[in-house]
Amino acid sequence: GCYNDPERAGLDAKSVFDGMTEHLFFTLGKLAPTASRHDLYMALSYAVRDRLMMRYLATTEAMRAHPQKSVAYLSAEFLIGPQLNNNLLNLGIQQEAEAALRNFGIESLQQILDVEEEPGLGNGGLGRLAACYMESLASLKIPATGYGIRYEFGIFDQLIRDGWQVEITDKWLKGGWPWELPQPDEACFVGFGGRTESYIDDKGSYRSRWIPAEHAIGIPHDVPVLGYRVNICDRLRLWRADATESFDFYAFNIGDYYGAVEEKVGSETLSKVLYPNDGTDEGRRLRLKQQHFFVSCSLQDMLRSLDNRGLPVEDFPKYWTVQLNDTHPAIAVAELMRLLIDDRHMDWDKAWDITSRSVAYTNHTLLPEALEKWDLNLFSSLLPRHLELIYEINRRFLQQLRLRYPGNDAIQRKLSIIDEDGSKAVRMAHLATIGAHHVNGVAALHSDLVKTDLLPEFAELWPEKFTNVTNGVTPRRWVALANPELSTLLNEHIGEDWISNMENLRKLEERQNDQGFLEHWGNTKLSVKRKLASYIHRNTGVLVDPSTLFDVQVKRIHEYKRQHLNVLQVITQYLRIKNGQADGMAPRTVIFGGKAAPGYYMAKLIIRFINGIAETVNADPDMDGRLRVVFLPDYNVKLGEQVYPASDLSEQISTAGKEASGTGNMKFAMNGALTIGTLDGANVEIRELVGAENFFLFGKTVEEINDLKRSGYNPGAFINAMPELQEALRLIEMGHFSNGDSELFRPLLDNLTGHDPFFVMADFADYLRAQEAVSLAWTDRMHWNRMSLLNTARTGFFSSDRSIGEYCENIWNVGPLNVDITC
Ligand code: 26V
Repeated sequence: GCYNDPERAGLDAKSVFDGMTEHLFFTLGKLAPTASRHDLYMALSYAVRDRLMMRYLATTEAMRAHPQKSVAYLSAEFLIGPQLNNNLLNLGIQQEAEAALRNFGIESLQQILDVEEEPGLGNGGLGRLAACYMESLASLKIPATGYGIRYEFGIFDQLIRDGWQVEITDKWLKGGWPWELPQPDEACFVGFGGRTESYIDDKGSYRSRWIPAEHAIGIPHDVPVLGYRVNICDRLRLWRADATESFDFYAFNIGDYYGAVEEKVGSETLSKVLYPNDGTDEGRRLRLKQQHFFVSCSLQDMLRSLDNRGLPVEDFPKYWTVQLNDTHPAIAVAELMRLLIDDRHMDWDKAWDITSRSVAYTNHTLLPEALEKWDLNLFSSLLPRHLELIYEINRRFLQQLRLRYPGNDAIQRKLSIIDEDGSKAVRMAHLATIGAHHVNGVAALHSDLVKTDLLPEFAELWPEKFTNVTNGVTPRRWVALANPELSTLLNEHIGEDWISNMENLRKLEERQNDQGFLEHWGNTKLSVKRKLASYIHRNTGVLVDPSTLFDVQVKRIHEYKRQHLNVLQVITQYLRIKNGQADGMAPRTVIFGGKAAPGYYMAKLIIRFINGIAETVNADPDMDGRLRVVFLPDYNVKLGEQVYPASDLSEQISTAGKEASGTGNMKFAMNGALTIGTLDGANVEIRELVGAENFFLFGKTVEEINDLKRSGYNPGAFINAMPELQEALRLIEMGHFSNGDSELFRPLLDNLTGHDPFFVMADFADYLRAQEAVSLAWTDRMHWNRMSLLNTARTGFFSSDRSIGEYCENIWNVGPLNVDITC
């Protein structure tokens, strides 16, 4: 069929204007003269959505007519960010949209983009990675569905009051969200609780079946994901939980009105809110329910797609490759087994063959507190049938282990899915590792540590299972959209090809000694910094000088990321200025941003700490022109788009071995910021690619940290060797940054001088040394600009197109789909 409709959905400015006019009138019930900016945002978004439809439907139709393998990316989080500008860019109609808006009296597209509310359906790196990967999948023409949860409330909005974080409910849907298409006719049922029973089937074999105590309905809400200048439009399928009707009616009949309402409230609550804990597993019942809910809906949906196309269920691995984004969807291993065995009456071996050939698992953290473990009682009360299946998976696995390691009971205890030490628990990483055909880490160093530290026995058992795929970020959002100034410069000098082939940025290297070009490079950065300076003034009241070095750390607040190390260094610079010992120090604007998990006391105190230092520093006339400290409230994707392009220095200062990859580090480097960082996560690869001479390295290595641990780390020894650090700690203790309150930051000081679990004191001296090298480098601006240019030129590797290419080739075995939209 022909989906091309230039009359109704043309890509020229006139068509876009007509589409907006139509939606204002018929969809929004507004007349142009009275339309608000939000109305115009909605009208333009609907008009753009119309223009995605042809490609979206043509992709679906191509998959129906010519089935081929498709990626199912299962993730509890998709931090997709604002949609309008991304879709305009990928369609190639930014200018047409701007022209259309002018007819409504709007001078710049930016004014409309500013009113867009972003769906905060993720915590941080893991959720944002999933969004970059969906965009790259579509751009590489790989058929894919991202399966997740349509949280009614995403990650909380952050306010800063008296220096403290305050959390506000994120009501992202309140103004209406034009990018989703609810598909109630494709709803799925999911069970919870109850019991299992055995029965004899019509062939006379013993089987088990699950009689759940309650049900929820999942309603898919589809978000089209268009690739860059291609005809493929993939989709994000987010499940919203609804109450079941049948049970309601039954309850009404027996007169249990309140019981019926309770079940309704209970199941609706399922997709109500995103858990804002990034890195701490609290083992909450509702969270396990959320996980099973979206995983079950998604697998049922995949099976149904085979049925609908008349494809046999045995061919599941031929048509679907299922990627687990961390262990949050790891219940998929048991749920796919249940669907195949209980619903499709398949025997165990066949079902296991299908499951283990379809599923792969990505690990995103080594932090023990983030590794998901479910209390056995909780698990069995919610998913009794799944627990039976997990026991059988485990029994067969342990049998295999016994044959391989005769008489070795210790290894069985260690690798078992069931943790029997203390109160019993289900280890989701073990379930995922046993069920998956590939297990990957997210940066070279991290993938090595997965093999040597996290799952060494599994890696010895199945060496070919373990692999690395270094993370990447999409150059469309993080360069082309976020940094139009740099994009224009790149387009003029090396052509537009870099947007879909980031390795082409290498062509920039030819300009590294071109004075004029380097000046142009520096001026481009400066003009972007002016915009951020204005944002900072509007949102924090602090006036910052765009000609100072913008030194930036934006990411979730966590002790292992060591924002407090950065702050201590700032205090030292402050003291040097006060003491007249700051000759050669670059004038800096030190910028922080990030949310703390609401229950993470130390992280919240770190935010208070940053704001305390900011208040003292910014109020001191001695600091004028030399030092400013800013905490940007409510850091999110939209703010990130303003921050990365405007940064000179990227702070990537986690304790070695703790940051699995980092992806912000890549966004900074691509946009020409230099990195000051430890040998952690993808920093290692960034440094290798940009060259050691274009990277400010400091800090202990993973091995050195381990040695310190083994020999009994004593932070006091490091503090004693550094008078400047002692002075900084003394000032904090005296209440110099807390209006004389000497108690406020005591828990932080006690932590650093006591156990210092993240080796802040051990790395302080070297960090200070590296910061001095930064200051020195800043004095030779042409040299700085050259280093900046080389960072952009050599970080094409970190395009998520490269990462997705590796997944396709090494893990998924999928290829592109060609969609023809010509008539
Ligand atoms: C953990 C948990 C634990 C249970 C409660 C909910 C929850 C939510 C998020 C997480 C964090 C998972 C790990 C994670 O986000 N890792 C980050 O993944 C990024 C993408 O691979 C990577 O760049 C970061 O280094 C890594 O910290």
